[in-house]
Amino acid sequence: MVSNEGDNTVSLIDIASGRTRTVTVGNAPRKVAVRHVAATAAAAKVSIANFAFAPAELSVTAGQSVDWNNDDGAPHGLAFKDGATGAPLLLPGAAFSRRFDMPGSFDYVCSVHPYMTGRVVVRAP
Ligand SMILES: [Cu+2]
Repeated sequence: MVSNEGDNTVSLIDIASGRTRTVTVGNAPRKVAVRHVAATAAAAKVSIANFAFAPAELSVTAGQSVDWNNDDGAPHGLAFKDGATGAPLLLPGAAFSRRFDMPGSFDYVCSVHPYMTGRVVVRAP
């Protein structure tokens, strides 16, 4: 990126493609600040239905959230084996969200029906 003080523009250069683009800015630009904005992936979804988690195993990228929705007619819950706060009781229609910042494998069960098991595998970004 180059600031062009004389004509009040900034030139953006994409080194990979060699393309440039010039953008008009305020008077006499001398400094350019660049901020990296991480792409935020949409939350992954797990449906709780028919006394099971669907999908039972889910792969996400670190920093991504997972939303669990109780789409069943019965109450369920979420208890994480790593001790993170879950949801002791998710009534039908209720939802719970957890953001996973660290890579690893995170097992959980339904706190109401411990035979219902699930896993979130978190990859490094
Ligand atoms: Cu359950």
